[in-house]
Amino acid sequence: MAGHDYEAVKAEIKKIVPNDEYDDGSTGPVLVRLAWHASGTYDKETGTGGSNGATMRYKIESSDSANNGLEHARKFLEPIKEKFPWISYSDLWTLGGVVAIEAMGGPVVPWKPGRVDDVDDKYVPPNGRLPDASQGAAHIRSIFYRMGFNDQEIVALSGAHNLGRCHGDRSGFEGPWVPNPTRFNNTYFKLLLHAEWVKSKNSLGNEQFYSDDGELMMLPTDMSLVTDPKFRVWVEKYAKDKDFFFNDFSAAFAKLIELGVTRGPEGLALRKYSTVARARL
Ligand code: DDH
Repeated sequence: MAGHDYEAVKAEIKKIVPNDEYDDGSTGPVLVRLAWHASGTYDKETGTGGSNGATMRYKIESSDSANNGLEHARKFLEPIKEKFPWISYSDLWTLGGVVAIEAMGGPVVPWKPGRVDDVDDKYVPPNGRLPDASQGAAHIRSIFYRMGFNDQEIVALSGAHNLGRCHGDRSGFEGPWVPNPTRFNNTYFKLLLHAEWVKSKNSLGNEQFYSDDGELMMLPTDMSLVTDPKFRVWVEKYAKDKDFFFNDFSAAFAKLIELGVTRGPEGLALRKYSTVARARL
């Protein structure tokens, strides 16, 4: 908020993104995933969920199996929270994703402070609000329409799978989507359209899609972006035009991290749901 040096926080986050000892040499992808999962619990009908409150600090939410592995991201950010104790976790986790995207060559994503942490555990959204990778287009739509996104925004956001990898012990899926998973661009969309994808069971018995050399992967949900004609239109546009993808991704990610964040007159997010929203949870 006023008087706080967010640029200094950003500079510290930027420093922790390259990391030779972690995964593919970067903490960036898991930081992006933390920002997304902290925000993607939003339900527009009840106004519940979303990044405000950093409710993944509570066991109910951190133990949702969809959030396996995100403890790494939370731990990477902890020394920054210690250095700048005035920043809320909810601001730090969302800013972490935004800085990581830019540090990996992605677009600048507009970010605003003001999220607050002092909420009780009744604020924690129920488990099961994040997408299940073994499903298809209808499931993706039901999850993202609940947050208030349209098909174009869904496909743009899915382009985040240009980053990082699946870890068998976290999700039951294995491997990266692209050859250079710490650089943000539109390769994911090009590969979705132009590589040969073969469905087979991974070493854990879960079905995923493999490239012909077996080095790259797609989740069943990723493949539904090319088999569903309405999603495919956007995959084709983003594969052809990186700048267009970057623009749409930036706007959609900015919207994602603002879901449920309603600021009061002093710029701080309001802490309470209405009793009506509570009752509908
Ligand atoms: Fe994702 N994602 N994601 N994802 N995601 C995984 C990894 C990463 C789904 C499933 C998985 C988005 C959408 C979907 C990132 C960002 C985003 C993994 C592997 C699974 C499974 C986790 C692991 O094993 O470590 C599904 C299903 C969807 C869907 O839309 C249907 C979105 C919208 C984003 C975003 O950021 C906007 C990133 C980054 C990763 C890589 C994490 C890492 O540690 O590396």
